[in-house]
Amino acid sequence: MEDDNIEKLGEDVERVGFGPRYNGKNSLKGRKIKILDSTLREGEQFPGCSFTNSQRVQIAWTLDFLGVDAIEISPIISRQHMEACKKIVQAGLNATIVAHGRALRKDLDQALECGVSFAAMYHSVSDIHLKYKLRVSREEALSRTLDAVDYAKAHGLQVRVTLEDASRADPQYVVAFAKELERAHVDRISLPDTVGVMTPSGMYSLIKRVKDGVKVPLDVHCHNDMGLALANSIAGLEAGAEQVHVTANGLGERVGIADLAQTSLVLRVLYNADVNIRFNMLFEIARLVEEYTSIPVPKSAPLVGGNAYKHKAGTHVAAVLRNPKTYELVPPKVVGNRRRLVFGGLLGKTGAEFLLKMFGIEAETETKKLVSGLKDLGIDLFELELTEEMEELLKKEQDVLNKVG
Ligand code: HCA
Ligand code: CU
Repeated sequence: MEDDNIEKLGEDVERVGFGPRYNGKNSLKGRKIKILDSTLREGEQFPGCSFTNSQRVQIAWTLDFLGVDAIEISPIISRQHMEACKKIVQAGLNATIVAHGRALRKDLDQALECGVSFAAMYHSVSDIHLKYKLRVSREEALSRTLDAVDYAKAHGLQVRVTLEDASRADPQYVVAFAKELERAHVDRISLPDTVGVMTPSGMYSLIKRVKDGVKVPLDVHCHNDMGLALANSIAGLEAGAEQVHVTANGLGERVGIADLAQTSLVLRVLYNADVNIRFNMLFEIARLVEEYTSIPVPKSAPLVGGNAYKHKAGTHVAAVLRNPKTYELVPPKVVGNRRRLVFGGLLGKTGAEFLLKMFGIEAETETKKLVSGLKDLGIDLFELELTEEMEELLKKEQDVLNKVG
């Protein structure tokens, strides 16, 4: 398999072992899943995150090139946001630009001013939000939202309605609300787990219940308060939602929502779903957003983190030198990341041999000395990032190592 051939990756995963047989059949295989990126809206709600307008436009361009289906931005936040939204609309991107705001005529006026064709409006539906956040009744919540929908529709907008805090709302009310929205010709309904209270099977049931009640396409939007955002999002998609909300580096209110890189790769590689993403740009976009926000991508971040392809224990390094698939599912090149090896106290003979060979030293005694020297030192002395040239070198080395057995 070519290292960066994503099309073959699903098959390759199946060839390498039995994991996929345990995972079994899934309803996402071959299904087109739309990705809505909300880095510019939900992402900006991450404490400490803000963008300049040129950064916003740059991010939108990059996301569009990456292939996301929709880009969400909130023009109502400030004059600056309004300007950014206008500029992004004028950029003529392929992605649908979604203007996010409250279910209020004045917010929709701002969406219209930006020239978007798609507006998303949110209104809480859980009793706790209705009582303490908005101080309105369930009936009032519905009539306000329907009024805003009518207004948006009368102005030619396509409309998404978000039932905020849907996961904590009375299911009967949620379904009845969704049916009213369908009658009002709403184009999409978003069902968020606003506070991250769901388990995957819970999220499945919520989406399924609404899906059984209406034909309107559904979005799933899951917060990561308990670390289940990705699992819950996937469960929502399995239940029939057709668009998932993500942000670069999982940014968002509090601890954020599902991460763009993880979600798109999990869908493509583990579920064989049809997602339209240039995966090899994922590393780059994670760094771009890291640079603009000064919010570091944790080393432990899957796929795009600094440690995602870093091998340390002697047995691991030795195995990876022989065949990287021993400890890697998705090759680093697929996501634009690089493989790294740690040379330190845990290094074994094979790793030491590889290192010395690069200096032209091939002697058993030197190898032993290096291993015991590093062990005595007991620290991670340095990391080697495997560049393209070094990967080539490694391939040759693999042939030799694998022959020796
Ligand atoms: C918010 C709430 C929201 C909306 C999600 C959506 C949530 O911060 O305004 O519009 O799909 O999590 O409920 O982000
Ligand atoms: Cu949210």
